[in-house]
Amino acid sequence: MKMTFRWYGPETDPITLENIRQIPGTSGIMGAMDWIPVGDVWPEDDISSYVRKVNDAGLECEVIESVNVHEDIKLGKPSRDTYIANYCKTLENLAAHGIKVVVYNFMPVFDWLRTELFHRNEDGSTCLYYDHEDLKNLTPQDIVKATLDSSAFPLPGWEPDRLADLDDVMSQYTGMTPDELRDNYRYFLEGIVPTCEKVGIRMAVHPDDPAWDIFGIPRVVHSDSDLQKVVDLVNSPANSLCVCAGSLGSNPNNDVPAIFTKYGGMGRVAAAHVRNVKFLGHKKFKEAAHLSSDGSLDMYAIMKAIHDHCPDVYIRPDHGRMIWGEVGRPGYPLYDRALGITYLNGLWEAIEKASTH
Ligand SMILES: [Mn+2]
Repeated sequence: MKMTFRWYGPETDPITLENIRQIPGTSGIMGAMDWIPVGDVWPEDDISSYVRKVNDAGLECEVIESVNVHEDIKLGKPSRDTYIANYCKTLENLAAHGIKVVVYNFMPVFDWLRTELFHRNEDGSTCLYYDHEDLKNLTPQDIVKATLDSSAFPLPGWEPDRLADLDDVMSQYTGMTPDELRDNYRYFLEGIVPTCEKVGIRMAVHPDDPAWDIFGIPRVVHSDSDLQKVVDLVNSPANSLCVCAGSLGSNPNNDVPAIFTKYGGMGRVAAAHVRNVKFLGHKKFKEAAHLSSDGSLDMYAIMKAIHDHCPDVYIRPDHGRMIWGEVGRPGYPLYDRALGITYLNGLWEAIEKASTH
């Protein structure tokens, strides 16, 4: 297991590489270069200077999260071939600078979605929160505006230019079935996996967050049967998963430790996001601290499944609460994620020692 920390780069992340280096037991980052427009080839110069910065700080840069998939690929438009060729070139450029895993998602239009970014907890901390009932009273335009307005920092997956043509993009998905979306997904994977195999990169798809459909748009990566269909689309270790405990765990029907056990055992888990959620009702949850007792997931069982079935995976803590007066990107604070790392590393040490005695 390699413990990593998501970092957005020197321009927009208030957290420094030195901050990350000082978190005990953290070997590297999951890096982002969100300034590059979706669909463009990532320039080698940008990649090399980014990787050098990370390495100079004493950290590894072996995972990128994310290289976003252009909407035309998900929609199956004729222009997808150009975007897939660009994606392959980006993968070649990343591999040339030591990248081994690329996390991405295949969610149409919306990436992760919450109805509150600063939900106040009893202890005064704030967290991300979702209530499907609240969402029913909002239009897609409302939620985009509310999300963009409530963060002073750019949010991953919520790039304003990508959402500028929201009505138009959403209308193009009208009537698309999950199987049709999956066909477009297969086309994408068949286009990129040969390049992945050639350059030694493993793709790791992040599940839909939350783990159900939103605004009637199809989503195809949020259950065990979905994940099985994804790994079956192209049978290669290059077509792997980023199992996100919190995203899949937002739906209590998903058995997260069992998912790690199953797909880890198949050699198809390349990355893991490990965090906790607290169920508050049907399609209603908040993001808890990482500790098992603070939420609804058994974090010991999750770490044990990783330890036993995919021990070489890249892990990171996922979203954290805002605590101790920290100001930053909602979900991506320093303090609570650092606490998460320390807790997960503690679980790992205990599991490791118990298994070898
Ligand atoms: Mn995640």
